[in-house]
Amino acid sequence: MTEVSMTEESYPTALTIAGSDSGGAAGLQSDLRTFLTCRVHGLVAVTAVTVQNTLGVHDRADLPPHIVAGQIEAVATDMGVGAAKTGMLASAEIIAAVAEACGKADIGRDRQVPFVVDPVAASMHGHPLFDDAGLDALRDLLLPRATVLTPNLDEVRLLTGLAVTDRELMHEAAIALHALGPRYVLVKSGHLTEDPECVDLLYDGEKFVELPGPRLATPHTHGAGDAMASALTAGLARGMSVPEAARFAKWFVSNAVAHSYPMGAKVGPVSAFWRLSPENRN
Ligand code: PXL
Repeated sequence: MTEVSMTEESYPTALTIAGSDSGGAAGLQSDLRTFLTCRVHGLVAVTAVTVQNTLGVHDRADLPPHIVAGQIEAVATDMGVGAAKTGMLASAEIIAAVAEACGKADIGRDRQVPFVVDPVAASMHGHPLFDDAGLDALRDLLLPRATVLTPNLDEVRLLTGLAVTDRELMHEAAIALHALGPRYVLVKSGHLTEDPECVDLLYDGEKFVELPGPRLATPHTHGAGDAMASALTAGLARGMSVPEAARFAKWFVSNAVAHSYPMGAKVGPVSAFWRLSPENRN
């Protein structure tokens, strides 16, 4: 028998509460890849299975809410959760179950475990990932529990009614979103396609921090939002402050988009492979 290293070294953990993307670009597959390359052990509470490729979401099956809650409870009570994030939540019933299970597991703002709420409302092809009841449940039950809320500009409009068309309006949106309860808001600027840069905005209710980055000319951006939210979550699991983790996530997603690749007939995925080269393995 070969001896194994007897060091008791372990890894921080991060939990993703998310849907499966059969194309492997977004959803829990993307989150687990990001966690791994950030040296964080990934835990998963699956919410739904999507039948998906680069042409769209063709079908889906949502899991029973008690199975979603059960996964959160199972990992929290045994393995411990260093930080958690949400992706596709599928329905108001699942959101209610997630809110309750997170409360029991001490996940949320002002609780022990930082909680990133990525308010994923539609797939990149425009297929809704929850309906109006889901939106209300997200606003009422999860936003007040979020340590960081990470909307893109479509999600800003759904949550606040504000149509953001420039950087100045991003400030107004951040203030409106902060009033809905999260500790921090990180408004993503990816959809401001006319802007030559991609400057995201972090707001804590008092001050704004700009997160600058390049606007990269690639059609392959599937999973960019998930990569940003999961890198932020991994940073928090590793003990970073929210502003530090937000800067780390911006660096991570800029590289992920810069190294994106074609796959299938339409929009290809952002990359995690760049993190495997030795100079990027910090
Ligand atoms: O990128 C958001 C997202 C999250 N989760 C699942 C998805 C998508 C987008 O397509 O399919 C399962």
